[in-house]
This record gives sequence, C-alpha cells and structure tokens, in this order.
Amino acid sequence: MNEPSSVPEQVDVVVVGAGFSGLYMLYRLRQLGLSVYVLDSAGDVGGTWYWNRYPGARCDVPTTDYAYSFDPELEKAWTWSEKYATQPEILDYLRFVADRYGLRSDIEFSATVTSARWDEQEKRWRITTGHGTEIRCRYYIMATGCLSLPKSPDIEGTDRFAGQVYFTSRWPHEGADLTGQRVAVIGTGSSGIQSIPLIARQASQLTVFQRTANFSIPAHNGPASADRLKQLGEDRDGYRHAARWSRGGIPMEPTDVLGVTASQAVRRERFEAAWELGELFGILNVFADQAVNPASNDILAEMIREKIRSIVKDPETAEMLSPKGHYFGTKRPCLDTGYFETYNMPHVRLVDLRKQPIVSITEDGIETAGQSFGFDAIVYATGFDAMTGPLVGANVAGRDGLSLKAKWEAGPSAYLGLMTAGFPNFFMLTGPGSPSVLSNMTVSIEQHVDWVARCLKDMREEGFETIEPTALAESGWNQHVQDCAAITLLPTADSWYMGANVPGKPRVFLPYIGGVDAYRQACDDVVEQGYLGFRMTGPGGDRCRDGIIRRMQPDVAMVLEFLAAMGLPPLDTLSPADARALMAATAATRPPGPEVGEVTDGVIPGPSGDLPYRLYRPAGPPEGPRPLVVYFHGGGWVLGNLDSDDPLCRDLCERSGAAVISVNYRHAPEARFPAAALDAFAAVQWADANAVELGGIPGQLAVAGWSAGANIATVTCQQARDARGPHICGQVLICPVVDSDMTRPSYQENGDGYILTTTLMRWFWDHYADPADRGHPRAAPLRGDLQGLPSTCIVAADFDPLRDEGVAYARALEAVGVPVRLTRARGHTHTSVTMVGTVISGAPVRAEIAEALRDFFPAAEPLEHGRSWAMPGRMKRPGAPERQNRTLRATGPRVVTAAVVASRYARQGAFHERDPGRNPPFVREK
Ligand code: N01
Repeated sequence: MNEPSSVPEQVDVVVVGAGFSGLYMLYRLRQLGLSVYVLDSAGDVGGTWYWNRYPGARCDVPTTDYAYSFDPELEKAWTWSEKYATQPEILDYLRFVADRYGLRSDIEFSATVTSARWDEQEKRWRITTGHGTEIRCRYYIMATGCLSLPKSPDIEGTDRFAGQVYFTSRWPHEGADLTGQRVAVIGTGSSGIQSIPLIARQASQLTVFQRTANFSIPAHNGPASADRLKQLGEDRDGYRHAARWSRGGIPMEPTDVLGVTASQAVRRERFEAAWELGELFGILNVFADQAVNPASNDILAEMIREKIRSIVKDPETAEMLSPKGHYFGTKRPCLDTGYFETYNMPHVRLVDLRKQPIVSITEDGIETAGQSFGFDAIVYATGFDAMTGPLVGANVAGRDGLSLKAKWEAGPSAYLGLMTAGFPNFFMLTGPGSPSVLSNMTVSIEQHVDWVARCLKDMREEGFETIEPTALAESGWNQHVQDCAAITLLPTADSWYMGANVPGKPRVFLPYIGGVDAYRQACDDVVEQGYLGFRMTGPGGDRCRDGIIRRMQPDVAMVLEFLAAMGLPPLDTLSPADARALMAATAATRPPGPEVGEVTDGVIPGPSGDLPYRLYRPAGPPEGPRPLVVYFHGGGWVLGNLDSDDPLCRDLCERSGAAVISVNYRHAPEARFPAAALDAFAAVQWADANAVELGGIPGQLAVAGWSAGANIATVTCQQARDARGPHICGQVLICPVVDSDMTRPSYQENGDGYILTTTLMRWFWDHYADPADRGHPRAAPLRGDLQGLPSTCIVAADFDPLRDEGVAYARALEAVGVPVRLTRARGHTHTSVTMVGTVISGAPVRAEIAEALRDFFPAAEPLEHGRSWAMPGRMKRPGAPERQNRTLRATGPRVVTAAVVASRYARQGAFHERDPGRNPPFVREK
C-alpha cells in the first residue's frame, strides 16, 4: 500500500480523514510544496465509502457529477458503470485516485486522533494519535465528513440481544449472510431504504420498524444519463463550471413554475417527468415554491403519496408508508430501487413505531407496546450524529484550552463553515454553515479544499503564519445561515439537518441552504475584501479587516437583484405622473396580501375635498368592534395611493386584530407642504368622531404609516397633542421620514443601491416642500416638541438612508419620557419590510409591529353596539360613511400576475410568506 514508513514529528499540515475531501486536500497541499500527514482510523482510503458497506449502498447523485473535476485527465481515465454507482465501485474509484497521485505515502491508516491542542507559544497544533505518537503542525484540517459518526441507537436494551447485530454504517467487510434468517431493520432513512429491498431477498422474514415514513422516489438506475454524458462530452469545462455556479452543485435550470398557480395538467406533467428522471435535484425542482410554500409542498407531497398507494397493495401498509407530518424535502428525501414494492412480498412486514413504540430490545428480539417479536438478526439503520458529531467528538482544544465541544454546546458556530474563532489555523472541510449535505458533496468539497489551499498560499506569500476568524464575522455568518433557512420550510422538521435526531443535541439548522453558487460567491468576496473577518498574524504583521460578509436578508438581496435585472428607470428621472404610473404597474404584479374579513372603500371629508379611504376589518372572532388604526401610505408625499400599501394594510389588520383604515391624502407637487399633514390630521379627527360607525372602539385609536406616511402620522400626533384631541393611543412609524437633514451616516452608507436613494429622497423633498419649510416641525417632526406624544413603535431598517433619523427620533422621544419600542429591521431596506408575500423575512418585523399595536390598546370588553356591527348598514347614522361592502379578494388575473413576479424570486428560494405563527402546525406524534 506504500504507506509512510515512519511518523513525522512535525509537518506543515495534518489532515484527518482520507475520503473525498481528505484526499483532494492532500493533493492540493502537496502542490503548494507543503509537508502533509493524513490520519484516518479506517484501514484504507474512502471515508464514508469505506465504512458504509451495507447491501444496496450507492450514491444518490449521478456519477457523472459525483466525482472529482479538478483534473480532466482523471475524468478521462475513469468510466462509471452506472448512473448511481455502488459503494464498491466508488471505493475503487477513490483507491484509483489515491494510487494515481501517489497519495498513500502521506496517509497513515488505522490511526485515530485522540486529541488536538493548540500551542500558543509555538503557534503549532499538537496532535496525539491512539498509538501514543505526537505530531506538531502549523495547520490542522478536519476532513472528517458530515455523516461519519454513527448515532448510538437510543433504544432501551440494545446490548441484551443475543443474535447478530449489524449497523448499516459499520457493515462487516466480509459481508453478512442473512439467508433464511428472521431479520429486523430499525430505521427508514436513506440507509434503511437502500438496504431493505436487498435484505428482503435473503431473509426468511423481514420486519421493518419505522418511526417516520420517508419520501422516496425510484432511482431508475441503469447506464449514466445520455444527456449528461453528451453535455460533458461536448463541453466538459462548461459543464463543470455550470455545476460550480449552480444552486445544488449539479447543472440545472431552476424552474419558474409555481405549484400553487400551475394548472393540474402542468403539475402532473412536471411531477411525472421528475418521477421518471429519478434524480433528487429533479424532484426538488418540480415547483419553484415547494421549499417555501406549504400549499405548493402539499401538492407535490400528495402526488408522491399517490404513487406509494399505487405501488403498495395492502392499503393499511401503504398508508403507513405515506409520509405525513413533515414537508417534502425538509428531511432528506431518498432514492430507492424497489423499496415500496418490497412491502408486497409476503414475508415482509412493517411496524409503525408511532402506534406501537419499541419498549425494549430483548435477548431474542424486540418488544413493542403490545407485541413481542423474535429475530435472528437486528440491523440498525438509525443514522448519524450529523455534521457536528465528528468535530466535537474529536477532542479539539484551541487557545487557552477552550474545547470545541464546550464552544459549540449550544450549537455550532463557524465562519463560512470553515473556521471557528478561538481555534487558530484549524480548518473544517464541509463544516456546519457550508452547503455540504444540501449539495452535490464533491463540488462543495472541491470548493472548500481550493479555498483553504488558496488561503494558505496567500498567507505564505504575505508572511502570515496564523489565521482565525473574528467573533463578529463568525456571528454574522451564523446569522446569515439561519436567515437563509428561516425563509424555507426546512427548520419545521425534526430532521438531522436540525440536529433533531440525536437526543439532547441543540436544535440549530446546520447546513447552509443559500446555494453552492451564493456560498462560493461569499467565500470569493471574503478573499477579495482582504480576507474580511479574518485576523492574520506572522512576520508579515497583524492584519484584520473585521466585518460581516452578508448582512442583508437573503430574500431582500434577491429582490434587489431582480429589480436591478429589470432595468427600470430611476423614479427621480421621471415626471411625477410617469413615476406614479410605474409604481402602479409594479404594484399590480405583487402578491395580494392575506385575506381579511372585510374590505370597504369610501370617502371622508378632507379640508380641501374628499379623501378616499379603505377600511380593513379582521376576519374571525371576536365579533364586535375593534381598535382602529388610521394608516398613511408611503411614497414621498408624491406617489402612492390606497392600492400601493394594500397588502401591508391587510397584513397589519390580520396580524394585529385591529381594524385598519387607510386614508389617501393630497400629493405633491400638485399640493405641497403642508397639505398632506393637514389631510392626515383631518382624517384622524374624522376617524375618531366616526369610530363607532367604522366598527372601532371609541378611545382606541392609533396611527401608523410607512416612510412619508409615517411622517404625516407622527406630525398628526403632534397636532393632536396641541389641539388636545383626538386622543391617540400609539403611533407606528415604519422607516419614517422625520428630518430633512440628509447628512446622517445612514445616508452615506445606504444612499445608493437600496431602492430609496439619496437622489430620490431629494426629488421627494423638492416636490413636497420649499427649502425654507423643510425645517418646520410639520415637515421635520424630529425638530418639533416631542413632549406628550403617544407610545411609539419605530421600525428602522439596516439598509435604509432614513435609518439614523428613525433611531434619532426614537432616542429623542425616549428623552422626553415617551415609551418607545425601536424595532430594528435587520438586513432590510426602506421598502422590503412592506413587501408582503414576497419578502418572507419581513414577516417577523411585521409581527412585532402588530404586537406593538396590540400593546397600545387597553384590553376592553366589546361594547354593547358590537353585536350589530357585524351586520353592515344597521349602525349607519346620518352622515356616517357609506359602507360599500366591496370586498377585494385576490382575483384570478391578479394572482397570476403576482405569481409571475414572485416566481422570479422563487427561482432563488423566496416566495411565500411564512413565519412560525402562521404555518399550519403539525401535530407531532413523537
Ligand atoms: O440515517 P437517517 P441514514 N427508534 O437519520 C430512525 C446520507 N446517506 O443513515 O426519522 C426508531 O436518515 C429514524 O427515524 P426518524 C443521506 O444524506 C446517503 O439513513 O428520526 N427509529 C430514521 O428513519 C442521509 O440522509 C446515502 O423518526 C429510529 C432512521 O432511523 C444520511 O446519510 C445513503 C431511532 C435514520 O435515518 C443519513 O441516512 C445513506 C430510534 N431510536 C445515507 N433512531 C446515499 O444514497 C433513529 N431512527 C448517498
């Protein structure tokens, strides 16, 4: 095998693991001229493919893509025999690679690392092996894989069984002959689903113990896809490039088709095509919104369940095998060969552990609630302590003896999934916070290895010897990883992605779901920005450019990209009329916002003519009057109308339970300052006087507004205070304009590139107010008297030029004793929080706004007149507003247009509103 003849005392780099990542890391480091020593507890190369030898073990990414791409000659030299290669063939491939590049001479097999300790004095790692040797190295790299540490089966009595015990993850090298035996398999993840059909061929009786039914589609294994081979043959480099810059690590055009809006025929056609294709990334790409929209996901899941019912003859067994209780794709889906068909065999039986849990493993079998089973062999296919297990279990101690296990007690924390603060020169390949298990592993591995190799080369060239991420950069990346997950359905499942399969493991979404392409870009950007977020030291000095590489919410970034791609003219280059037309056209294509109980349009008398209003009444109980919120739309006093903020008003109404009356006002330049402010005050006076007729509770009135609407909302509060009425309980100011000073830092930081620009803001001011008026408190309320204003909720968005004036207003209000709730819209722009139905990450901010609104209003018994409120018209008094009962529901064409826009977003993952309070909760049976 040509292994090393002796263990070196000191090398540049120690790598642990000789699987796909460790072998390529060794190859790349050698190219840099570094001395490397690789340790692996296995008897040969292969990593996961060395250990997972159970019958039926195969890759489930097509072999055309599940291979190294760094050397075209290697690709020419190896031909895969099947679309999905078996474990022996993949192991042969890795042996072939090791031999071809002479890698074994730097690999010690059957060598377990027992501890690794950073020596701050020497700036070296001290690695101790099970053989008692110590190796010192500058860099320590864990290439230990994501699914390499088997989970110990958390089942009572596992050591009592007297028969044969097998683990799929540690299958005997000599194989296991189960011919004629009574066999139990526990677990129906990928390993169980791949092995069960083959075990069934040998066993005389097979009983499968299933806790969670899993989604699986047929692999349709056979020769490698002719289409992929053709593409590779014609343009190998182009194909590999496309893979590297794809979402999942396989070239694939993401679909635009939304499950919720596609016709039955289109849904069926797309699904059947994916079923026939037999590729994971195909079934994950049936609908653009399946990972984010529960309704779309249900459509797909039900089509898979139909297939299961059509394959499995016994209806009761079919029902048990039909996954329920988790969305498709939120636990890793499987590819199988004859899995569901296996249950049609007379000697195969399925036990549903939800109904009949295991009480204990006994000496001769398994005892479940109500039934005992006798077995000759038990196979545990119970999975892994995924992603973090192999790292925290490796006894790694960084600076000041800090152990990785202790640092990650509440969940992993890593910058780019590559390094973690406090552990200098310690790298993880495919670590938590990198795409790894959500991608084609080989592509992600090559990217990580290439990045680390480049980093070490750059350090050497610039005279640095240590590298370590900063706490700020690390926490920023962790946040980004969680933000990306939060806009999808994945965190809703009890999956190993969430650490939920291991009792006591913290629940944190472990991999990065933003995509291989987005991740690669982030890593490249870090380098481009002088290793942003890393501290490097050495003879070359001490260098640290601290910062966060991705601060924007992922769906906000997608919206910005989308808008940039549309190439719309900047509003400030248009006439007000054209700008209004453009706004209206854009608004017509949005998702419509949630249904509410009732929407009525009407007009109220303003100081200079009628003002249109739209009243939103929440659905559902309690019947009777509600607190009333008078809302003013945004648009820089120039743009906007009742339609422009309609989805937001629906959302506020539905979330807060208050009735919302959105009132239009005169716009500039036709009606300049202070027309808008005067109209707003008149509207609030009128709403207060007509609260009962509007279905409001007298005395429970708040104001709200976004942007310039927030400006006139708070000016109204100042006016109401001065006029000693009406009484306003609270004000919600979303990204408000409260000052005309455009020199605050947020203007410098965010004045360009985030929709509301400095130029546009200037355009608004120029249309609205003469320079002499811009300091007037009715234009710049921050400069007014703030004493005695009502409780206030202010939303300040990170990427908003108006951020700092919003914060300044909050501080000024606090200073005079006004209760203030300052809500930071983390990673948002001036407009994104209001993009209901498109920007999912805005939902928690709007939930906070709704909570603030509820807090404004004293809990009150419904008033007597409440009973008759629900019957519109009954309460109408002379002069009271006409209730038109025109309910604006999402109409067909509107939904379709909105869907077209939304699908563009959805291509990249975002689309449908979802937040924890809104998902239909599953009843967990565990
Ligand atoms: O493990 P799993 P796996 N009592 O965790 C059940 C990759 N892989 O080895 O879902 C009863 O998916 C558990 O039930 P539940 C692939 O990424 C790839 O199968 O927790 N049951 C589940 O059914 C895959 O996702 C390939 O309710 C218990 C099963 O055991 C990952 O590895 C092949 C239990 C474990 O499923 C892991 O797959 C194989 C208990 N106490 C694996 N504890 C390829 O094709 C656990 N279970 C490339």
